[in-house]
Amino acid sequence: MTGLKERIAAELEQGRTRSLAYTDTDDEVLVRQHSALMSPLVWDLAHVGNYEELWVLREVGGVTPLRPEIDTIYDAFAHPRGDRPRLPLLTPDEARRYIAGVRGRVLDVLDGVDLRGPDPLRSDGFVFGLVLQHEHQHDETMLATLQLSGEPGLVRDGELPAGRPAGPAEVRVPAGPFLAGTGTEPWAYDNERPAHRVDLPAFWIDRFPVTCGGYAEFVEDRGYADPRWWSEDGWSWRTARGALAPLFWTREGGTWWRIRFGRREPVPMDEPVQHVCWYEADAYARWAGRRLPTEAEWEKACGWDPAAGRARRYPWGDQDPAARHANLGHQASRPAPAGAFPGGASAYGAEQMVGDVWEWTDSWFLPYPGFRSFPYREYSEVFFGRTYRVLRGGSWATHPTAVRTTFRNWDRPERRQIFAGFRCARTAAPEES
Ligand code: AVJ
Ligand code: FE
Repeated sequence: MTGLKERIAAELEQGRTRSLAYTDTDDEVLVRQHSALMSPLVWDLAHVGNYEELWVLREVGGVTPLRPEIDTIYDAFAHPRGDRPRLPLLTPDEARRYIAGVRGRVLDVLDGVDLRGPDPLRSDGFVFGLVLQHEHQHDETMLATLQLSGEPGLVRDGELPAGRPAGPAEVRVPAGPFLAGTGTEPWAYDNERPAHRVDLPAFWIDRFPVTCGGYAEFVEDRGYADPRWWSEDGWSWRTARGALAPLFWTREGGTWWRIRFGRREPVPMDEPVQHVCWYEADAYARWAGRRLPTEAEWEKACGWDPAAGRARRYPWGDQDPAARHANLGHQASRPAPAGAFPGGASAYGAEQMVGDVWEWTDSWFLPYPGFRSFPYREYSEVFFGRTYRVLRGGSWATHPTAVRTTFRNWDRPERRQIFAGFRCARTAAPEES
């Protein structure tokens, strides 16, 4: 086997260990619907295997379908999440057997496939990158389901570096063009392509994501009671929902508390705020006299290296993420405090852009100029439009393989169960450019 095949096999194994750990619990917890927004955990588990069967076994391997009768059950477009518990789902044991059976054959296909040919699914192992990222994305979704469920047991108390005093609160990104998106990243999704030039005026962007302490000031300044700060849709959302603080926060005895994977704890004020929706992020930014960054601004501040005139894979450079760079891959079940990763700073000095919390941007999820759907329209194309807002950078729960400076995530502006926060930006005044 080549080095690439070995790496793929190791990563497949690692991803599967993760999925099995998140579903190593009572059947009752796996089949229950914890929230209408989410699938039962056992659906995610079998869906991951079914996706692998469709793309690696049938599409690339030409293997006869193992269980064609279950395809529609695990087709995310056939049934909304809220309807999934009523489907004739595989039981947890059946699901584990099914995905193990698929996986064994996937390793056979990997063994025999030529990863150097011109076929875009095979070349550079693209199809394996696709299923790996897909499994990790569903693992993160399962964590969000578990957080919503309040079930204890999955808190990882891994060590995270300490925060450090803020220093300058913002960094300046001078005016000028940069290359957004990618044409070279082998496992990039279709929505990250093609690379294209974007010219931006000078702007300032926060050095760190907004912390719980910063957000609490907005809440305590009656930010949720003042329609001035909210967009029209945001205010409708806030009033209909009766939202008064981030999801999972409560106020008792003059202190903010939060529930994290079934544990109640004081809100750590130096940690990036998470479980806020786009409407809340947008309202905070207006209250602070700022705005959310566009995704182009976010990507330039994160990945562009002005001295080299090229984009980096990660804010700190091209090296794979290590512990000193970023909080990724569920080392601990929380974001790291602001200032924890000076070693992960971007060329412009912005920190914690990758890992900790997904960051809401001001941008709708739209195709880049010259976009071509690959390998299927339902990954990205059907979501383009003014319905979903783009999130960038990955969270503490995101696996390093499923994030990079160009990676684009998206969700509805009212969604709060994902591990999302934000940072603010502002256009530089003429005398500052
Ligand atoms: C990119 C996270 C929005 O979960 O809907 C999983 C990823 N696509 N299976 C989602 C995805 C197909 C997607 N997000
Ligand atoms: Fe999926």
